[in-house]
Parts: sequence; C-alpha cells; structure tokens
Amino acid sequence: MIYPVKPALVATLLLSLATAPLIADEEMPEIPGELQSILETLPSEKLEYLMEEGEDFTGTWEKLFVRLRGKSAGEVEAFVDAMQYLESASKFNPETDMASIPLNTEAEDFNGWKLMNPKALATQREPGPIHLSYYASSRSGGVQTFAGAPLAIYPEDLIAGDVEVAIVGAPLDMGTYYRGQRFGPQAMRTGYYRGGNDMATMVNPSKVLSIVDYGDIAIDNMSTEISVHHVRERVAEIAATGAIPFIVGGDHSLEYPDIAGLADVHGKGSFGVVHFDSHFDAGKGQAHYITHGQPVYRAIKEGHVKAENFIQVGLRGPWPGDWGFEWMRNNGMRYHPMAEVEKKGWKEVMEDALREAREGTEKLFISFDVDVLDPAFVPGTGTPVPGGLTMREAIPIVRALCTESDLIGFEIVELDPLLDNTYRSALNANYIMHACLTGIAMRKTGITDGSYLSELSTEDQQPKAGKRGLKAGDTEEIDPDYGRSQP
Ligand SMILES: [Mn+2]
Repeated sequence: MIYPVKPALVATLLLSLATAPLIADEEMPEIPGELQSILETLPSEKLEYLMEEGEDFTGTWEKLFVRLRGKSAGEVEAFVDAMQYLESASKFNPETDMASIPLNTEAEDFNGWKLMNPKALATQREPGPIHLSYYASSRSGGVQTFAGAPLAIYPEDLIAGDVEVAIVGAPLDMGTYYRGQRFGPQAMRTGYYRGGNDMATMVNPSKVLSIVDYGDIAIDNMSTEISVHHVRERVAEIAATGAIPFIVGGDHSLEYPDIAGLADVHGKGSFGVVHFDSHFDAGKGQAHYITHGQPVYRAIKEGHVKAENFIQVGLRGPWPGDWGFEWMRNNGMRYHPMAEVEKKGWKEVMEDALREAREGTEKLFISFDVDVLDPAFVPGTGTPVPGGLTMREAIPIVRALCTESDLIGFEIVELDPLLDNTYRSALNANYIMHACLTGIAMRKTGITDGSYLSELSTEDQQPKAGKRGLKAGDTEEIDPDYGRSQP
C-alpha cells in the first residue's frame, strides 16, 4: 500500500500553527481545542509526520482525533513514535532480513522434478495421441482424462495427431493462502463429465476437434517462483506445436506464466486477455513478485500483454479499492465489475466485453477464475465472493468468445475440491471449459456468430414437424410387446 503524501495539507497546518489557533484544512475536520494545544508542543518533524500519515493510519481524521483524545503531550508523542517505528520496521532491513531465499544447490536431485524423460528410457511407440481404453468407445471404461480425450505426452504426439487443443493440468497452489487448488486437475478429470454434444448449438467438440489430455505440468509446490518458470516453458512448448494450451489449475498465479509462455511463441503484446474473476489480481508492491493476487500486474509490467488489450469481467467484493480502479483507468484497461452488471444488466455488459475482445487484436487468451461464478455454483474455491455470475450467464459468453476470437490459450483456475464435498464445483468448471471447446469447434465448422443457437434444439416447430414426420413415415410406431421380448 502506497500512502499519498499530502504536502498541501502539511503546509496549511504548519502555517496555521504559526498563527494559532489551528485552522482545519478543508479535507480535515476542526481539530478539537484541547488537542490543538497539545499538538503545538510536538517537535515539528513529528507533527508533520502525524499530519501526513495519521489519517491513513486510523482511517479518518475523526478516528485519529478520537484516538488522541484525553492523551497527554507525552502520550501523543509516544503515539507518533509508535507509528514511525511501525513504518520503519515494516521495511526491508539488510541486517536482519533475507533478501532472497537460498536454495540447496548441492542437492543431487535439484532439477529432477522437471526433467523430461529421455526418449531412450521411454516406452517405444509411434508418436500421436494414445486412446486409453480397452473399449472402442472413448466414453467407456479406460482411464479418466480431461474431456474424455486421448492422452499425449510429448510435443511429437501433438504434432503427429494434428492436435488442436492440449488440456494440461498445473497443480500449483503455493501462490494462494487457502490451498487445495493442486487437486483441481484430478477433480476435473473425474468430475462427472466426458465431453460430448453441446445441446445449445448441437456441436460436439470431441468429434469436431482433435483434443488431448497432455498430463500435468510438474510443479515445485515449495516455490511458486520456480514453478511458474517451468509452467511458462511447458505452455510455450504446447503453443509452438500449433495446439491451443488449455491450462487447468492450480491457483491464479498461473495466469502470469500462461500469458508469458504464449507471448514467447506469439509475440509480446500480440494478443488480448479476457480475465473472468471476482478479483482484479493486479496487486503489486508485495514482498513476493508472484502470488495468485498479482499475475495481471506482472504480465503487464513485463510487457507480455498490453493493458489496453486486457478486459476484466465480474469484479466484486472489497478488492481493489479506488487505487486499483484508478490504476486500471490510467493504463487503458477495460473493466466490467458486477456493479456495472447491476447498473446496465448482463446483456449489455456481455455485448461490450465481446466487442472489446475483438478490438485491437484478433488473438485472445481467456483466464477463467472459477470464483467469478457465484459461490452457489462453485463453493469449492479459496476466495469466494457472493454476487457472482450464474452458469447461465457464464456459458454463453465463454462460448461466444471462443467462437468469435482466434483463441490461443485458455486457463481455468482456483478450483479447490477440498472445499466442496459435492460434485458441483468440478462439474461447473468442466462445463465452462466445455463451453470454450464448443466455441472453438463452432468456429472450425464455419459458425462465426458467437450467439448462434441450434434451431433443432431451440424450436420444436410443432404441430408442423409432427405432421411432416407422420407423412414421411418417421413417426414412432406403437409396439405393445416392446421391452418384453427375450433375447
Ligand atoms: Mn483470481
């Protein structure tokens, strides 16, 4: 937190001190008479400090005056000393603090966790996606995978299979305080979902697209910093084959390496981002450069994505305060908090976001934090905020974005199955991912309008269709013995 200095205020006060009684600045309520006479006894440097920091320290001037009411001159001075102590002790001190976290570089297995398996040690086989079931249908038996997709392990598999979407787990949860997001990938693999037809559009992404489960990216859950470096390499590895990486988190720290990895392949500033989240995640100035509250700031600060191509959707709750919105405004960022939805309605906000996503750059990355959904839909997340999107609002906008944009990456993050002992959170997270897969499949089949809905599933066309069916002999015949026949 950076406190603004108020030189004008201090000048006013110092001036007024010289011409007692103290005249209150317009921002400052009148200083109570007894307090005025005590403040006049403070050394000028301490008075100045109190008048600069006091309001921020207690929240308001009124609260400061209440805190100081009835205190002696010595007690007021001790109060200021305590404030100054806290400020200086909060800062880095090279005498007592670690400037970096040392690593044991003598460890024999230092890099073991992220080493690629050499081909000579791997099972010999033709490159390409591997179907993991005894059964002919990918929807039967076998091993649970993302979207019921076949498995791929190496970039050669992606290339050999002309893979369009590689879904990869990133079980990182060290970037958050309320952990368990490392179980997100396994919950989504087993979360009551095997892909399939999207009824709204009658498009089946599993049939239209070549999708694979690309396993999990290795994570060092003792270090977010080390982990995100490796995630960046792996995301770039997928993108370099031409496949779209779908990253299943994991906490939202991943947004930084996901964006950076895509920028490594597609170019810095070459794509836009739509960030669905109840939090803006552009925190800065903390001791750690990467946490799940800071990936947006770091991605923009390092130049991987331009702020003017960054769109925030669904913000609500206490964070950020006015400084965060001012930062977004000053950097040209677009934002659509739930307060705007309250003001204009979801339809208008959704249309604005869709239009903005197409401005500037065709290529798009979608970051979907499941906490943008209302906790009624996703109780399984570490920082839930009430008043969020419904699934009926979220599905059409994600499907439309993925239809209308040249999508180069998608992440779904912050699912914490430990906080939800039902199927709900993983199921809804999977349906969001499926909405995007559907959009990509729609685009491939030539549908360019993101709001497209199938006539077949949205209009029964009765009684005309029934009469037509009867005439054509397509109407079901009654069979009283149906279900009784023996094999
Ligand atoms: Mn987030």
